[in-house]
Amino acid sequence: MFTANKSNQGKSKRITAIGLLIASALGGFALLQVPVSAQKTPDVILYEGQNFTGRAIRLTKGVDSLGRFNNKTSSIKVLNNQRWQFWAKENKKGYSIVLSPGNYPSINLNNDIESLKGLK
Ligand SMILES: [Ca+2]
Ligand SMILES: [Ca+2]
Repeated sequence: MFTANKSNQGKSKRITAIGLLIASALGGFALLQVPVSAQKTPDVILYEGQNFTGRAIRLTKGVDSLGRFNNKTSSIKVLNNQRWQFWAKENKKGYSIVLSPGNYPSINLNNDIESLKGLK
């Protein structure tokens, strides 16, 4: 029994070492696969509650409807270097606000946003 355990330990150590090799190889591959432009993809995070609380969704591009997240957003983080426009209605209609990159613990369109778009 003792011998068998010892041999199993050796085996699992070897498997771990191979796993690390594969992981680092894949990691290098993944890094090479990320286009430079993707690293600058603008992101926006919408939070259900004020002060960045509650459920949140992160978007890398605009949408015509937030679906179940319509009329729920109460705080926003605009990341990277892009302004975003937010509308009170679906399909970019109704009252809108434009936010520059930054953190907004509360917003004018509280519980009203339904669509949004990143601005050039
Ligand atoms: Ca809310
Ligand atoms: Ca609305």
